[in-house]
Amino acid sequence: MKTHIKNLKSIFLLTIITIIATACSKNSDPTPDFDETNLAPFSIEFDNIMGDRTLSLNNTATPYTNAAGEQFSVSQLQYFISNIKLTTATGKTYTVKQDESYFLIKSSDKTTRFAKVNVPESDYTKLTFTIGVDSLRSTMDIAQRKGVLDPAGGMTDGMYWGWNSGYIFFKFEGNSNVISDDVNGDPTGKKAFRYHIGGFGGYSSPTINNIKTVTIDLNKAGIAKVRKDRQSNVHLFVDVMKFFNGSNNFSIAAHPTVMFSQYSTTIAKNLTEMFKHDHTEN
Ligand SMILES: [Cu+2]
Repeated sequence: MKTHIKNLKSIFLLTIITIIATACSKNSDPTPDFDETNLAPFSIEFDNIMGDRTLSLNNTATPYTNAAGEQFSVSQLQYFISNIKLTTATGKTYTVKQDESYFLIKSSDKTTRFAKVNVPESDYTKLTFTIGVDSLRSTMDIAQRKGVLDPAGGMTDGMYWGWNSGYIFFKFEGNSNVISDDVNGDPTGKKAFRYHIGGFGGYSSPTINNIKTVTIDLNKAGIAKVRKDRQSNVHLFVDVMKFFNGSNNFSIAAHPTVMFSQYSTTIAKNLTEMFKHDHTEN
C-alpha cells in the first residue's frame, strides 16, 4: 500500500513537471512577430558614386581625385551584400530568409544594383545588412552555395579565393599614374591598383575577419512602407571615394595592392562609411 502511494506521488510529480515543461516550451516559441504568409516586395538600391560624381568605368580621360591628390580611374568594382534585416518602429526585426539574402553588386552590370527580397507588409524604420559573406555560409557545403555564391558556376566573377579564405567581399580595381612602374608589373603597361578585401575569420586557423555590418536609420530620409501592391525601394548612395578617404584614409601610392593581408582590416573599416541613405520610394 505504501509503495502504491509512493507511485501515485511520483506520477503526480511527473505530471506537474510535464505541465511545467510544456508551458516552458510554449513560452520559448512565442507568437511570431510577423505574418510570413503575407510577404511583399522590398528592394535596396546600391547606387555607386565617386565623391560628387557618378561612378563610371575606365574614365581615364576624366579621372577622379582622392584626398591625397592622386588621380585615378576605375576598371572594376563589385561587392557582396548579404543577411538583410528590417526593423519596425516598435523594434520588431524581420530577417530575410537566408537563402534569398545574398547579392553581388557589379558596377559593370546596372541590373545588379538592386537587392530584391520579400518581407512582411509593415512600416520599417531601420535597415541592416552585411558587406560580404558570413562565415557560416562561407564554410557551408558547396551545394548550399548557389547563384552568386557558386564558386563553380562562373557567377562569382572572380570573387572566390578558396574555401579556407572564402569570398572576396569587396573588389575594387583601377589605374593611377602615381603607382611606380614595378609594383604590379601589369603586362599592358598600365599602372594598376588592386584591392581585394575579404576574410571571414575562419575556424581551424582563425584569420583576419573583415565582415562588416551596416545599420541605416531610415527615419531621416524616408521609412520603407512595404505593401503588396507597391515596390518599396530604399535608395542608397554608395560613395566609393570613402574607400580612400574614410576615417582610415590612405594613398594609392603607399598601398597599390591590398589583398589577404593585415592592412586590409584597416581599409575594411572605411567600407561601412560608404553607405548613405538618400531617399525611399514607396
Ligand atoms: Cu531612388
